[in-house]
Amino acid sequence: MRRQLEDYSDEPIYNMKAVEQQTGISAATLRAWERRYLLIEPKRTPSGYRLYSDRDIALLRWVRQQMNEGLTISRVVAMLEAARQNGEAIYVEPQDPVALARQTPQPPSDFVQPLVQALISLDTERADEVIEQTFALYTMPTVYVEVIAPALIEIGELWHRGEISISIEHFATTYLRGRLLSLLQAYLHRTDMPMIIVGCAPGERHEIGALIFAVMLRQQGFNAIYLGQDVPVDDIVQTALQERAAMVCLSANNQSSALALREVQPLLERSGHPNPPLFGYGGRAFDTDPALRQQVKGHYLGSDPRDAVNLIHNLLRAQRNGK
Ligand code: B12
Repeated sequence: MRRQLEDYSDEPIYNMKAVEQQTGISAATLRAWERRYLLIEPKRTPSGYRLYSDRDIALLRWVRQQMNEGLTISRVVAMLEAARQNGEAIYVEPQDPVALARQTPQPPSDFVQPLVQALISLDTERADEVIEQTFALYTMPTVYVEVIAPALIEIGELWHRGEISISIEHFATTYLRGRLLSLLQAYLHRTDMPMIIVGCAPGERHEIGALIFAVMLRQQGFNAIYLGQDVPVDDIVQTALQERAAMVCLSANNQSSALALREVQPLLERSGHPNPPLFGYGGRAFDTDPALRQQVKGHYLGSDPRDAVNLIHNLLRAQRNGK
């Protein structure tokens, strides 16, 4: 039997963990929706922890149901506001305990194929929708690493197998590159924070990995400066020294661009600068051929940009403490 939202109790009794379990929506997403859309205003315990009611949970299940049918979170919020203004009731089925026991949060990988399909159909509107939906459900780093990067790789493989044209592959890369660049510019330029220069090794034109990394650094508050593809080594070292950057991070996808990075650390050491920037590197070349890491001095930052950001926090902290 369907029940109106108002039929559910508004007594605040559930903590965040219980809400996650009952709705399949993660705590990070709940907080983001609360902040961005004022979707729910949970009560608080005396020590500040959020407490939710059956009505809050029913509303969240309704929101999730609309999103499963393909609506974006902003569209669902607009529908909710319209219904409230017009005095229309929202109906929510009571929770089925068996379905509840089986419910697992939707993994980010579920969005890779819809994004790939939208891009290979040149449907930017649908691609925007899929991306907006993932940003509503997961943290930004998760979206970059678990949705955007695999979608690009999948598109590349389709092209490699001759299943899509080079024009479609270029379109997809250009679209995602554009989205990442606008995200990068959307973050405040924190000139008071350590500068980290990010770019691609000499000869390297694969830049999406480096761009994702730069966006994540900006999101973490670093003053990340993104230089783009194919940057000459002596030039980047010069710029980093002049600008007193805390760190230089370069990306290499193929063996020859990876080997070009052997020069960076010696150049920094020979500069005679009392406090030269740290040098870190990453990218597909080093992930697939670990022997390259022995040849390039500096810090290999790992294959996952999320771990790399944490590592950088630690490296800069250790440097500040003179270790
Ligand atoms: C898009 C693309 C291009 C575009 C790039 C456009 C752009 N503006 O970036 C263009 C058309 C320019 C291109 C050119 C070429 N490409 Co291409 N390309 C791709 C494709 C389809 C996607 C690459 C991508 O963006 N992936 C998504 C990103 C996010 O993944 P990623 O780069 O691996 O990065 C992840 C990690 O490595 C890490 N990471 C990356 N950088 C860094 C840096 C740091 C500091 C850290 C911490 C982490 C990190 O984070 C990312 C997220 O997990 C791949 C297919 C594939 N399977 O990857 C082929 C691919 C990489 N290309 C390939 C080839 C061969 C080429 C060309 C040589 C083709 C040619 N004959 O001209 C040229 C080389 C150009 C050059 N000099 O660099 C091969 C590479 C094979 C190899 N082992 O070397 C691939 C694998 C295709 C294939 N199956 O053969 N390519």
